[in-house]
Amino acid sequence: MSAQHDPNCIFCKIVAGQIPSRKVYEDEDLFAFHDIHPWAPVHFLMVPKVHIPSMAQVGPEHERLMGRLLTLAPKLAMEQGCNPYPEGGFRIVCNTGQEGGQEVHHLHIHVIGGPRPWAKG
Ligand code: IU
Repeated sequence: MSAQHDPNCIFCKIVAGQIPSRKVYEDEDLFAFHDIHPWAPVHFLMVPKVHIPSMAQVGPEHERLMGRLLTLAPKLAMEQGCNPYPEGGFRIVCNTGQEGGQEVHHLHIHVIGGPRPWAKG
């Protein structure tokens, strides 16, 4: 792992393939995988490969990366079985910090969808 990765971070290990995951997507900057505890029929996580602890650390140098993350999310949501807008759709959640409910401190967005009711949210 390079200096851009945290050897103690579980999502860095997932990105590096050191911990197995059910991969949804990968390119040079981004990685997406199914959440191990899904709240809904579709529930995957999207992460930057570089270790950014949370949205609280995002700066101007990350504008392109964050733009790519959000631009890709709807495409992956449809590919993973979310129904088309407006009857379908999806939810994006980005927990940030303890009071934001963040448990894993590597920036990630939850992409959640599919027919309701969902288990949570
Ligand atoms: P957070 O509260 O936004 O930090 O949620 C982390 C999510 O990561 C949570 O929904 C977990 O089920 C999920 N997850 C995972 O998919 N694979 C893992 O190895 C671990 C957590 I640790």
